[in-house]
Amino acid sequence: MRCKRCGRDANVHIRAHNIALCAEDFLSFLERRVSETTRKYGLISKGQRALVCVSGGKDSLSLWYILNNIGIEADGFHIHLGIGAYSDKSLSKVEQMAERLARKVHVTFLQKTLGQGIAELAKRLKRQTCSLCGTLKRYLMNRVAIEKDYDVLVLGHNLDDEASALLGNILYWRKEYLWRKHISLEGIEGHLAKKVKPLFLISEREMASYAFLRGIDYVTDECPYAAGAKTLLYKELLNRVEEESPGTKIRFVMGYLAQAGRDGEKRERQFCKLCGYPSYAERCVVCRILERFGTGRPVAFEVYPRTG
Ligand code: Q46
Ligand code: ZN
Repeated sequence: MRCKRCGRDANVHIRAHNIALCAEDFLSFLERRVSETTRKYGLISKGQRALVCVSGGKDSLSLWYILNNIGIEADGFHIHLGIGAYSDKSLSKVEQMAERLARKVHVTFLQKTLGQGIAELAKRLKRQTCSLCGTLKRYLMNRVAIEKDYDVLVLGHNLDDEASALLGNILYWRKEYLWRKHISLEGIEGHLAKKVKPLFLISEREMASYAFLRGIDYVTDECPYAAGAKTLLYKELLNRVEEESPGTKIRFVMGYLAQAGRDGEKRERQFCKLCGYPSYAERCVVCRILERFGTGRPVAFEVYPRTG
């Protein structure tokens, strides 16, 4: 197969777009799509301070690289979840990318803040690990953005993540979550940072090809708690449909965006008395966890690379 742009041997065939490209043209094709999506949906405006949430996986690290490569200067934010070697490896990949980009990354360690890793904490709180992890991640990323004065939080969710979450929400008619998956969620001054997802329309496979061809070194192991998650099943199902009918996933999420309007999420207008995070109760759930398990120190965001 030949590259549609230059006629050289093609390295990547994107069935959903019915296009084959060589490595070089694929990299610029994908970066251009991120750039166009960012502009079309007003995700990050000129001069805004952007903070990318980086897990150490291919999507978030590639996104961080792409943004800086298309002229959007962005720093990183990483949470060390205290999941043994998996968390240490993730941090080292993130730090490596920070050095490559010459950008800083803010890092918070659950063990330092709460005296234990995510699994132990979930056990003591009698909560599911991933549900607690999601709560803490959303809280901490918001808190660092507000405290460090970033205008927009950038998330690395790709097309497959969004399509599978959407399918799950429709299958069970979880109306309270259904319209909260928009590509851009506005913030509330002083309380909630704006959140955007520039990879919303780019598939997992395309991101894997991008990371490989760009030589991005990422954690390949899955988080040990991801196994058995329903979203993995939905991804598999959607991949089977996509195989038979290329372009289904992108049409599915584009249709959703068309229905969802500018910002589908209804925001709470009450805030935690202690930290200002949206909360129906006087103290938000994380402030209550911090009070019970916190080490007595405020949540610390350390800056890496340490020599930077
Ligand atoms: S990191 Fe956290 Fe995921 Fe691991 S504990 Fe679950 S939610 S699986 S994206
Ligand atoms: Zn609070």
